[in-house]
Amino acid sequence: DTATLGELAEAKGRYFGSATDNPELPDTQYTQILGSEFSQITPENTMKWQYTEPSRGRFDYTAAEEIVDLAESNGQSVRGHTLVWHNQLPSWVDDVPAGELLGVMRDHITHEVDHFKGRLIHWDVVNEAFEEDGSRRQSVFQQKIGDSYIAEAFKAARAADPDVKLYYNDYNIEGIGPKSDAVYEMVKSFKAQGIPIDGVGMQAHLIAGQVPASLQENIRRFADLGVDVALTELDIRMTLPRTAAKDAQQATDYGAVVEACLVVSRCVGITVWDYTDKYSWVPSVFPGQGAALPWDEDFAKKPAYHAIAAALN
Ligand code: G2I
Repeated sequence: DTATLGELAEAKGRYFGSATDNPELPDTQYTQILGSEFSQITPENTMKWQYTEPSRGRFDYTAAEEIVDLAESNGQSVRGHTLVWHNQLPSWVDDVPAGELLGVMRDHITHEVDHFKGRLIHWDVVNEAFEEDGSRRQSVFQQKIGDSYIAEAFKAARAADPDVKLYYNDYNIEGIGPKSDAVYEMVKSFKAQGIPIDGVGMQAHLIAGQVPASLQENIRRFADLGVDVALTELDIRMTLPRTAAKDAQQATDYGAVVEACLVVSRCVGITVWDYTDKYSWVPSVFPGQGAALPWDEDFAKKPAYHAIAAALN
């Protein structure tokens, strides 16, 4: 079977993509697979605020454009990630007086969305705004603007580009629970008020053997609200070292995640958070865990790869 994951997904009306980051692009073995196997790309870091507006009113899209240009040259669509997030935020934003932060947030969104207008399929407008218990994360935006900042962010993004799909994106919202319930209620109220939201990104940073049993039901309840769903940052980590049994469990899990997306027509695509263990974010944040991606660190396809391909078939 020589079809790529991107082609197999395309045949099902979906995309299958990968995140990538600028420091990886000189690795030609890496970019060969990145450019051929996937139909969609997400910049892993360089569309974030610290890169794109490093000081107030000074915008820099050089690094982000390197990735967008590469994706376009390979015929791949691009998801924008991310406009408003508490992390990778330059320190000057923390010092903006409360009365000015809404304007600063709108300016950032307007400038970046306008800059990439016509070149992206989705924007992650707001990222990770909820705590595990469903309460609002006390980010600088929450503290200085208040609950309305999320709706204001979506309105600013829509005003800047009427066509790009606007997503709320978060982790640990793949299964039904307090956090996904809070996002669900927010989307429901946005829809009722006419606040523009097109999709929910479930990041899907998962653990082998622990795919939430309610994943499919949860995707469907969001779709039933009238929004698309994307699995935006999929990886499935394990305790190192790899064994054949752990690889088999991980493969089963990847297959189950792909199938859960395919049964809901509004689940529009899946992105792995980079594709090779060589460049995964996992080991640096979860010491002793890793091997979370479908290709190993030497670019060999793992059982997970074959399970994804089989599920997409
Ligand atoms: O943490 C995993 C992901 C969770 N959801 C949102 C994503 O945006 C997030 O991605 C990760 C990137 O994969 C990492 O590469 O976000 C991290 C930051 O929270 C990224 O890590 C940072 C490192 O912490 C920095 O030391 C490093 O300089 O990447 C930077 C490179 O730009």
